[in-house]
Amino acid sequence: ALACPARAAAPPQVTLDGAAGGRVFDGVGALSAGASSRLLVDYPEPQRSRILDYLFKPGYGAALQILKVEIGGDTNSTDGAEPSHMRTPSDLNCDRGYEWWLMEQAKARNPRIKLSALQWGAPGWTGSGDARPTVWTDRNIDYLIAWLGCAARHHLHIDYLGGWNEGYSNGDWFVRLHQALREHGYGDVKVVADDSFNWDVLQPMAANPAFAAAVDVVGQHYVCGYLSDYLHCPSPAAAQALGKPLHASEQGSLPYDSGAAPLARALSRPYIDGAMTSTINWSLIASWYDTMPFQASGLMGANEPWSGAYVAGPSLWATAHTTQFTEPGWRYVDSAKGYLDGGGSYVALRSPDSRDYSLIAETIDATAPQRLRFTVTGGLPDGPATVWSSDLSSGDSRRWFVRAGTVRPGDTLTLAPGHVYTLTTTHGQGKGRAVSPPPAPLRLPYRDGFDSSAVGSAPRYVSDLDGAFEVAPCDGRPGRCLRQVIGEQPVWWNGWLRRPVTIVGDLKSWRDYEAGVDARLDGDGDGWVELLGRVDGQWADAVSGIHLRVSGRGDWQLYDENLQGQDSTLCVPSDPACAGVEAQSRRPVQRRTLAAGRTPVGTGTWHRLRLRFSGDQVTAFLDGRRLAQVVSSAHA
Ligand code: 147
Repeated sequence: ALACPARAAAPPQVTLDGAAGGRVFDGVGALSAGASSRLLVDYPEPQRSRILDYLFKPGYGAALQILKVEIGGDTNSTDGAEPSHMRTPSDLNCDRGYEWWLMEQAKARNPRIKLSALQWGAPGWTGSGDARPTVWTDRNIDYLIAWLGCAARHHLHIDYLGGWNEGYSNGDWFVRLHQALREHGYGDVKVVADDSFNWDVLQPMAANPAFAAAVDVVGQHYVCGYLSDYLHCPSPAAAQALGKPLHASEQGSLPYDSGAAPLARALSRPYIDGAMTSTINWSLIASWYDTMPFQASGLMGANEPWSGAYVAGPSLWATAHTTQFTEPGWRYVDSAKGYLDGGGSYVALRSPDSRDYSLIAETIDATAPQRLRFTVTGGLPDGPATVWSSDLSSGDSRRWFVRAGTVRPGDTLTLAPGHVYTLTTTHGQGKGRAVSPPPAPLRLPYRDGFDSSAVGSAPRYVSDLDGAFEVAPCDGRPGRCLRQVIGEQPVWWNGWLRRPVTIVGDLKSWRDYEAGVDARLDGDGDGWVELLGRVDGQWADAVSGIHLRVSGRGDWQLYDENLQGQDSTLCVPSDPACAGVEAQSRRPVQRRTLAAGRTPVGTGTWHRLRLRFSGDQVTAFLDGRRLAQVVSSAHA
């Protein structure tokens, strides 16, 4: 703790006492969820490997200690939908999507990385079947056990498993999950509850001792606030009295550049304020089309697989100040945690054998340099310590994560404002040197006949917003096609998109272009197909852009869909006005019909839909015939 200076001249002192108490540190991690890694897997080499090095390789970049992934549910979970391993009770495919690959890549770089998994949505058959279906069923537990079986087939050991992202809890379900894990040989998987807000889970845990006993870790989201400065990260005393680890199991949602300073706070303050021993950032890497929600929110950015361009910015280095100097299983040193009088905060951690320690201090909110004297006691090494620093007030990457000499216990340090510092006895740190190629637009013309994609896979750059579009043999013509394979409404997450849509292309650079697709409707004629263009957003039940819809009943419609308000216009769970409203559903949507008519298309035959955009002119074609030419400035 900071001692009161005896004289004004004496600097505040921090003492690392190896004999002092402190909770076990569980690690700093990041989340691949909501299709946040969709474009990464399509990156060219060597860029793809360098990006993975920046995220996972020890002594190179973020050196993450936990990777948390979404268990895909074929339903929109923010920036897209991730595929499920089990779409029907008899289906099982352990190779869909990119999370298996990502976990393997993370483990290959750091075999000690912890893995965590959580579902956002799930296939309809696993759900409760209510008007608002939930995942609180035994079928869903079987489904999660099957997912763990897939993980085992991939030789991946899962350390943590949660319930339903931001879906609050059902105590009896958690009890049955915990039991099922034991029965199926996954007794070492730690159960996290409930990945929701406001510590609401404490009340049902207190009321149901079996529920409390089934929970290994209490994980809460946005304990430092949401889309703010992340200044305070408290937890209730009742949480701290549980005797269970507490995790900030999702925090973040801020851009990789401007989010670095709030992130630096959120890496230490959950322990200082709330005894939480892990912080997990959403997202790992902003690797989705950046016209989609929460643009650039990640530790890095990589959304141009065609150019190979990526951004390794300050959020990466803010993270490295903790991760490169600690290991899960270390302990916090409670004699050295708190706030600096001149602005900022600090925590210290030690290795289990007390041979090493690291002190992490951030001075983000300081306005002037401040002095700090540090000492060690209680069996901690009293030799020299190395100092690393990052000037987060600077945009110059040469000022991030630099070695800044050595100090000795008893020395007085001068901490500049706007920085993160680590003082450490450990070695092996490093700053990766790989450099991104320059960004570039995806060149037109661009076409894909899916001939080089495996049946069942998602073709390159094609990013599902909802449902699942897979490469399949065409029906009624040679070659390969893309088929939307989800026929039953999944258990959806949080009121996001519920309409199968997939997108492809350079949505931010393309403006005047023509888009075409050959499409065939199956079934009884009740369905429709749409070709979209100028897609510039997605939220709740809307895909912002121009839509040409052709139905099996013979009518067509050209319309535009617009989102009103900002990404952050959503229901915050603590806002009483949001009671009963799903989080994302309040952002208003405007739909305008631009032209409409009738034309026979029917089912079982192929038709070519085309949209041409030139300035504010939109022209729609069906089978080479012009349906309409209209003016729409909404997405021009
Ligand atoms: C979180 C989700 O868990 C993430 O998948 C991602 O969508 C992220 C984007 O910010 O948001 O969900 C939240 C929903 C509501 C709030 C915070 C996070 N909220 O209102 O405080």
